[in-house]
Amino acid sequence: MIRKFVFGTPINTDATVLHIPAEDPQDIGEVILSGDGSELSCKLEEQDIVYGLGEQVRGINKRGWSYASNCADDPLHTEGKHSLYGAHNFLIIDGRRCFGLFIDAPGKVCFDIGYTEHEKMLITIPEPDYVLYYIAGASVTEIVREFRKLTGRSYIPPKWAFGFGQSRWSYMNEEEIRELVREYRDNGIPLDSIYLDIDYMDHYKDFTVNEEAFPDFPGFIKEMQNERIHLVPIIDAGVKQEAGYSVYEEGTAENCFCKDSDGKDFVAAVWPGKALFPDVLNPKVRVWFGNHYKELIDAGIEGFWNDMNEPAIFYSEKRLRKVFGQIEAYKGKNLDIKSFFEFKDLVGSLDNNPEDYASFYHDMDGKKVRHDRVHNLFGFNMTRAAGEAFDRLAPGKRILMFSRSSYIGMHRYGGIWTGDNRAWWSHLELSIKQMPSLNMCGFLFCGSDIGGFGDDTTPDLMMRWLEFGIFTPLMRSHSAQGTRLQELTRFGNFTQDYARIVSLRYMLMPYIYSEYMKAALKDAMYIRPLSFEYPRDERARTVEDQLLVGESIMIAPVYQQNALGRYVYLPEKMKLYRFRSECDYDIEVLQAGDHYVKADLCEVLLFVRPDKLVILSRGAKSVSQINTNQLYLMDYSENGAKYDWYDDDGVSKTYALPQNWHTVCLDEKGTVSIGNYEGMVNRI
Ligand code: MIG
Repeated sequence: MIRKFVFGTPINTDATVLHIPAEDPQDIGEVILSGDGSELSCKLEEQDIVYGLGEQVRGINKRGWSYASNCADDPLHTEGKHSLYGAHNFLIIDGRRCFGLFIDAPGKVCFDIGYTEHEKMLITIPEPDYVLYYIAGASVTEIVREFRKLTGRSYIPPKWAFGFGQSRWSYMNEEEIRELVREYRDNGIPLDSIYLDIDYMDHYKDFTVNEEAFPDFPGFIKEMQNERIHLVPIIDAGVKQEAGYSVYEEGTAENCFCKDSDGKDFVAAVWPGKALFPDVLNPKVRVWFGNHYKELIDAGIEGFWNDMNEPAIFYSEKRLRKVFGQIEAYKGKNLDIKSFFEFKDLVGSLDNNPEDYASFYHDMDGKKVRHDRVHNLFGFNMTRAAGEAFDRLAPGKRILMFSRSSYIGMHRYGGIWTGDNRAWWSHLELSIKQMPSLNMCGFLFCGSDIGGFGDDTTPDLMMRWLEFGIFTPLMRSHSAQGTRLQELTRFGNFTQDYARIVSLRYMLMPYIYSEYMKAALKDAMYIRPLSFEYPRDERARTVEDQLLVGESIMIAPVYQQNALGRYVYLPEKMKLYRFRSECDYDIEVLQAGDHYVKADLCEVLLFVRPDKLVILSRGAKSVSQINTNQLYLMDYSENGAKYDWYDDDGVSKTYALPQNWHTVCLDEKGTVSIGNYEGMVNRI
């Protein structure tokens, strides 16, 4: 049951898709309200778990820290931070009572979850114009389902996007990419996509291509498609200010950019130098900006990633002038301790400055709205502009889209990646914990930069990260300019081991795809914490480093350097498959309880739950080459089991076709049958 309460005069965020009549905010269950609605609080009992907040720092249980929804371009994701790139104001409090809260507020929202006082959660909405949804339900799973009905069906990418993607900032030209593909193919590493970072553009101008590096872009896209490789270009939020550049000229002529307080175009520097921000909160501008993706789609592109859409600002013209002015005062001065730090901070205050976010405006239904009041909607609406355009330009065809910044509701238009992590073991752990929180909020298609984006990775970190990455819907290795090269062929004799691990992803693809699609079509979660499945198991409720992937698999990734195994808690007996490759694995049946499980560096731990089935392929070097006429079954069943297997053509949107659904039956005698399927299936 969902209850809705309105405070002040909220801006319509389009986060939700259901119409629910608003109630008078007198009695909101357990939630205590302060006068104007700027504070919501509730008592936390010792056993309460607080789930949610999507892309954030720290654990699955959010208790014990303070978080702020304030989309931020901050590449240092340490425990002490309060905000990352997304704003996902959805929480579930689960203890003796269980309820969900969604604060649909487009500006800053602060969540003090047992930080100031261990037994109290305090949510502060500094500008209390918002809608509060209170979701009651018998279980966390039910509350998630209700929330997802409220906010709409999750985005579904094309099937090839579940293949392995290789990225780097930046592959500079055709030849470099050809060479990369050759190396992957020669070494038998499966690959479906290569990402183009900002240098594919002409001087970082959106929707242009550097013609020296890519003299025949459509021809090159085609050549890659023939190799079964999809090129996925980046699109940045800032549009370069340059006379004669058509996107800039059109945008200014048609008033498509955000304005400053004088009504002039707001100018700030990002990658292209001085740039303007398309006012994507205005539907007219969304159509205009979205239509530009057509130029790349017409050239043959089938997927994009949207970046810098918090939006990130290196500096604004005004701030730069101000800082230069203030710097003058320090010239020739003997810097003492105080003035030294002031001086140093002055230059550091140039980028992503809150004053800049409070100095430009959007046009929403003819009203001027200051950016900071709707800050968290920018990335959402940039991605929505693209998603709405894809529906117009290529209706019926799925196009890959994921974004860096996001807000609840964006999950209808695209996935997300978790931005600029580092090549740190703690960030592998963080990404394990972020996935279920993101899934709750509807962001099913997500993943982190495998190997780590910033800093230098190591061969073993890469290996362990891949071993987790084979289970995340978006499986992409990405790294920053200037860091150690981290393509899978760069680490000598590890190449073949990486190839074997990535191949496991393709072996698991029928199951992964089926589970993803079921989660999307049924408003469920693809990756879940153990506690969602075993809510009455006190131990399972505290486990944060094991996850359920779909209905049949539990994973326990190794995320510590030099560990050759780990402790695993089993809420029920399970069958452990220790995979070294598709055809090299051992099996062990483990009883419920605690176990120390060995996992050599090149071994993946995969647990199959009792009476559940996992449907596999033989693997392949690309998604389109997976042979679904020859399937395998992994199971742990004594009395037979059933599984609903979903599969489709991977590109069209005809999800409801009856032929996409198959019932897999394993009877007591061990005989397998699959309804409405002609191929072969073998139990392994
Ligand atoms: O300020 O395009 O998160 O994935 O490689 C850096 C360059 C801009 C940030 C993205 C990252 C990307 C990088 N971008």
